[in-house]
Amino acid sequence: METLRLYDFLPSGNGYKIRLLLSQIGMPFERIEVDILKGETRTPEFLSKNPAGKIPLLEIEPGKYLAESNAILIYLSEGTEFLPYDRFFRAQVLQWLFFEQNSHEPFIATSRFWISILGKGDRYKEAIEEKRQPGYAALNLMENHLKTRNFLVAERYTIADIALFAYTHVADEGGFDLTQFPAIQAWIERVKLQPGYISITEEPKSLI
Ligand SMILES: N[C@@H](CCC(=O)N[C@@H](CS)C(=O)NCC(=O)O)C(=O)O
Repeated sequence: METLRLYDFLPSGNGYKIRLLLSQIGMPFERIEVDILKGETRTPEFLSKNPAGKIPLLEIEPGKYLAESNAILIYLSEGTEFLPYDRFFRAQVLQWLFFEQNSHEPFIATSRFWISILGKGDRYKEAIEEKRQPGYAALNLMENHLKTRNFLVAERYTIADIALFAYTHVADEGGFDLTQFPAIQAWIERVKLQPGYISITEEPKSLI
């Protein structure tokens, strides 16, 4: 098999989804740090690999690229315990992946980016305030779901948990108060206990 190469940025939750899954599968890969704060995703060279100019980007074999973190999760988890085989459970996994991109990441991840990555919370104050209500709506939905469940789908740990964990567990870095969500907090602890777990800024162990 060809060497997998991940174009990544260590503080990124979207990049972390892929690092975490690869570490848990135990699949070796090469990690290439792309400093998005220095515009390294906007160079002609990077844009020729991903015209969207974003990480994470997976190079599956030389010249064959896959973008979008949740698409990469689907690709890598195919045939593993992290993606259910059952048709309905698989569709439920997709339901959470789409929810994450539509109703969660644009509010929680973006607030975190402005406040904790850029360190410009004051400058983006109004925009951050606009993201409060929809961000909390996403957290409330997860809280209600997790009140009666251990994991998001099929009562087992899947890429749905990985996709939602990435930005939920650091939601406080975006100014969201997680102490009011006990079911989410308990789920975060369960995810951290999964074999092969690495933290968001930890270099994966399966690096080449
Ligand atoms: N929907 C995409 C979002 C990717 C994304 O927003 N990547 C950010 C880092 S988390 C990025 O590369 N930003 C650099 C830029 O926009 O120039 C995904 O899930 O992969």
